[in-house]
Amino acid sequence: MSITFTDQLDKPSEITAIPNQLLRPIFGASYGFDVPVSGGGGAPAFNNVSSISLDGTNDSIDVASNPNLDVYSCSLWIKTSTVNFSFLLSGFGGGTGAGAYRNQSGLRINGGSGRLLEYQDYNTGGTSRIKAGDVVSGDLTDGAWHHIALVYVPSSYQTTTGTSSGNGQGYKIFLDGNRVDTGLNGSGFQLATTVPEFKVGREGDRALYFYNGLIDELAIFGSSLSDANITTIYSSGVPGDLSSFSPTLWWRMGDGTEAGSGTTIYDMSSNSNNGTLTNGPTFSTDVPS
Ligand SMILES: [Ca+2]
Ligand SMILES: [Ca+2]
Repeated sequence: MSITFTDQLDKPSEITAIPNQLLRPIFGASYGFDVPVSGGGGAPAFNNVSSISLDGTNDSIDVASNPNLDVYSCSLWIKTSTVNFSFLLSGFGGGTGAGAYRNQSGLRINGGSGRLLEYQDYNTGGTSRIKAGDVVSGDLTDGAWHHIALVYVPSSYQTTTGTSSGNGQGYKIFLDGNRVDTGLNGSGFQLATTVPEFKVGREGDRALYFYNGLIDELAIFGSSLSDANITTIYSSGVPGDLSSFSPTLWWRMGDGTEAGSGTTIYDMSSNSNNGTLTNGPTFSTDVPS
């Protein structure tokens, strides 16, 4: 019997479930009913009522110091009707020799020439881009909420159209649960790491390419999530509790410890990489639903 008990403790899934077990009674109490601890058809209560609005002029969410995270996966929601070349996230440098250019790596939209959604990797080999070629004009700027995810592939990476990268590494790009990475420009992809200029809503090291729209439930993960995981997270357009995926950074954009006020977006992971609302982003009650 003691052997069975040890095996249970050794399972990562059992360990990562602990925070949920602790949170559920709190949620249950706040809603005035008992929440099942596990199984029984009772999903844990999860509330999403707040996002962040960025003005496209000078708003961003910044970190005070290097989050120092390996970006194996990333997930976020956006809503915009502005067709501007802009960075959703920056500061995803993956190399060691590109200096400040690493701060310009990231996820961006409306780059033109079919690059409406792309991941840019500014590394030792220069600029490498993975673009979502199936995304057409209007898909991202239709004023509706969309889910975007990136997932690092360490070897044998191919786009959905079968193009291989030079070193076998790359990132899958998902839009609303579907893989959409179709085009490569450059070949020197690497695992991205966050750098000191990690920012949401603008390019990292220059006051350029500000995003105009809403953003919600931004998370980074220390593992390459499966396609099925992304489907679960997309959840037909309704954000859910990400704790079971063990995010290494999770900004709830008003639903976290900040509770819809102040200028700090608290990291709901255990890493305390909080964000600072810079130049006037505001909380919004417009959320994916
Ligand atoms: Ca939220
Ligand atoms: Ca502003």
